[in-house]
Amino acid sequence: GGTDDQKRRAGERAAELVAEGDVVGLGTGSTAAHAIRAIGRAVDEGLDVRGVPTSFDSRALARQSGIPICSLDEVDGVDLAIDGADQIDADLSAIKGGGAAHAREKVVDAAADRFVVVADPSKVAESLSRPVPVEVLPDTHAAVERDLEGLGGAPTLRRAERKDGPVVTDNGNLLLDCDFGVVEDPASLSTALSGLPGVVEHGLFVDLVDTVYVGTDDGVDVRER
Ligand code: DER
Repeated sequence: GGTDDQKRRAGERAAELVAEGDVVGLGTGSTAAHAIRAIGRAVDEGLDVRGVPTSFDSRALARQSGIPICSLDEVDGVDLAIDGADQIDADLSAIKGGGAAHAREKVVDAAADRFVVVADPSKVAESLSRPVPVEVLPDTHAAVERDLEGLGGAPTLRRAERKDGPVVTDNGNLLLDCDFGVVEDPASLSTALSGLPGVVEHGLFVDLVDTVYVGTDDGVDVRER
């Protein structure tokens, strides 16, 4: 991946978009964490905002940063969402879910009037080619694996490192990382994945990202959809 300085530049630039009174979607991962910390500093200086976390970690970091938090059902909408990504293509389609948080991220990010992805250069690609995380109901994973293979994918149940058995998401589900090779048509694959019984959510974010801030060694590259 990229350097922490690159991630910090992207996150801090995105945090500058937060306006007085905003409801802000707080993404998950090391790059979004820089935005959360920067928003916390702005709150310390008097900025009035409410943050909607997207995961256990995002919520914990928001509390630690002093950002008032609320859940999505307590607000009338989200003004701005800031989140990371695992890969982003030339059309601003993205693969997310490296941190296993993509189900709640997608709800919050899609609800936002403006969705800004913060990334380092290692996330940018001409076309999406990383495995697509697919969150599934626990006892359906074998059936969904067969369906994913039928779509030309190669699914792998995501194993945990510090416990026996698979990764379990904040929602109590399992994750299949499904390799489809180069994803030439993200919209079609997204629709197909969403239609599979047992799939809770997948990590293809199509027609959702409005702006990408790519932190570089000497600044931030901005891409608008
Ligand atoms: O899980 C996600 O979608 C996160 O955004 C994540 O994958 C990005 O993490 P990073 O900013 O630490 O690379």
